[in-house]
Amino acid sequence: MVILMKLSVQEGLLPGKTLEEKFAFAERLGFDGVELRGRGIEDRLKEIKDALSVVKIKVSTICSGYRGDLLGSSKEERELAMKDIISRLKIASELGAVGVIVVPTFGKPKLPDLSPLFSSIEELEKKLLIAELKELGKYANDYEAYILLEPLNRYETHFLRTVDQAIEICNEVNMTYVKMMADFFHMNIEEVSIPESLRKAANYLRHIHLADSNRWLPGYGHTDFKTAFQVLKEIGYKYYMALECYAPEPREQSLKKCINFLKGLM
Ligand code: LER
Ligand code: MN
Repeated sequence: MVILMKLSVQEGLLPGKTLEEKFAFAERLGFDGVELRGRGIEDRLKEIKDALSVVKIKVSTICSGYRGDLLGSSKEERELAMKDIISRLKIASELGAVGVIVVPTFGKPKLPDLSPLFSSIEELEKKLLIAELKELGKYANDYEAYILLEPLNRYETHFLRTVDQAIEICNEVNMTYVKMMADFFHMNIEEVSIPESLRKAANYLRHIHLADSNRWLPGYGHTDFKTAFQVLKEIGYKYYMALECYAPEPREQSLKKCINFLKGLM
């Protein structure tokens, strides 16, 4: 069977003083891509492009890091999030990355409870998010860079926590470049079955975050990666899977062990 899925790693996990050293390290270990942190990425664009020019490895994705809040209580905060996401979509396009990870909001609700106009704050938040995504989706289409909606878990957000909820939002927005990702750590907390959720999300999945049950490198906890990867192979998943987790020291050794473990499953 042809291996379609690609392995990526968050830049924060890579040893090295410069980005070039980090990229070279990832390439040497056998990664196909690196996921960049979104915070302040505008100011690092030249450094990123320079580092990319001397390696073969690609930028898989940009991990959020935008200011503001798509479900914030003030128009300014929501507009700031929109502006920063648009700028990251443009950068993703320039770097040839799949897209930008978007978490609609962290923590508790910030909007007022408008019942009985809306039966719950989540209903109001969902309508607002869909309107924003329809706007953002136009930029994503132009830049051909995906908005990757990321469900988290109950301890990090009250709002988007399951694969089913993300699929519902993708369907309501119904735009080519508004899709979702799945994070094994959050799924381990929220989903009934990780493999079945991946199967359901087959047509919507454009990115994955890999971590074991304890948010250590895959292979260091008790998540069943074997069955999950079997499903990914069956659905022909062909995008990146980026490590977003703790890597025990010595890091080079644990990353090598993890890559061998994952490649064995792929
Ligand atoms: C946060 O827990 C997380 O999984 C990140 O990918 C959010 O951007
Ligand atoms: Mn994640």
